[in-house]
Amino acid sequence: MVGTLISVAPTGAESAKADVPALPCSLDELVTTAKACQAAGAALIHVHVRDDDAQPTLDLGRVRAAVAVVREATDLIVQVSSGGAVTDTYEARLGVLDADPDGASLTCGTVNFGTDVFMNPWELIERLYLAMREREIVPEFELFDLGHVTTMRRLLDKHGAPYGGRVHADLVMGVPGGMPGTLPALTAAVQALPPEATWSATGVGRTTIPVMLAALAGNGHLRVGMEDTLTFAPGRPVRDNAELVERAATLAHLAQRPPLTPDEAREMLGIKDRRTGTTTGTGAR
Ligand code: KMH
Ligand code: ZN
Repeated sequence: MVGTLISVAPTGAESAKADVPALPCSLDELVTTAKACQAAGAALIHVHVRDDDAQPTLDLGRVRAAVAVVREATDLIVQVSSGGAVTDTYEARLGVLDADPDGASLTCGTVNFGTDVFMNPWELIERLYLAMREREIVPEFELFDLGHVTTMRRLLDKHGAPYGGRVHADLVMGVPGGMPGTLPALTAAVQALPPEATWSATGVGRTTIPVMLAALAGNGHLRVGMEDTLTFAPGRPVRDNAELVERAATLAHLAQRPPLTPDEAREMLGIKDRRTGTTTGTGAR
């Protein structure tokens, strides 16, 4: 792999707009962020939608609108979150798959999430996986803990390859309750992945930079964004998502694995190009 996929997760479901005014919540803010992040080197955007009061929502009309405006304004791969917020129902989480995204996140196990619990029982994981394949949506396996790798492999063994034929996992590290954002944890998770899988990693909070450096050193890809990181450096809040993408792109260039373009990333991930209706990956089914 010669390039680096940089994904941006600009919003998330956890931070309040009142606490973090720079968080993109409206459609206009989302589009502005998406354009700036593409210009800075991102190829994929992981979308959580907010309502008019900046509260997280899985309302299908709003998610559809968000997917459509980002697709119209950028070339980014549009991945919706099927994780939502810890308070969302399973049916609402399944419902976002009808918003015509290119990809969707798929968390492979329940995990403590600070004082909350992010529920992902096996039956929900299977339903999300099969619904994604039916809709030609490429999953990104979100792995918050080492056991989630086991569950991902069990899913692939039982149900076969995802749409597009590629397996891409994202290690979400440093969540209070999940695996720590450390080199030994990252190494253990990567070693447990199927050998053909590609992977990215993100470290929340102060694990952001060590995880990013470890991922580059391990031939992995990068996810950054204000869903995971609100502090750019000690005492210095993140100005906007683009500066997190810029920093990741600079490191990727230094590592001599420059950022992949959106079309190169589509090819790597086996994404159907909904702008043209074609799938460039060789493993499409
Ligand atoms: N907001 C978290 C509870 C995902 O997007 O798929 C879940 C999450 C994972 O962010
Ligand atoms: Zn998310």
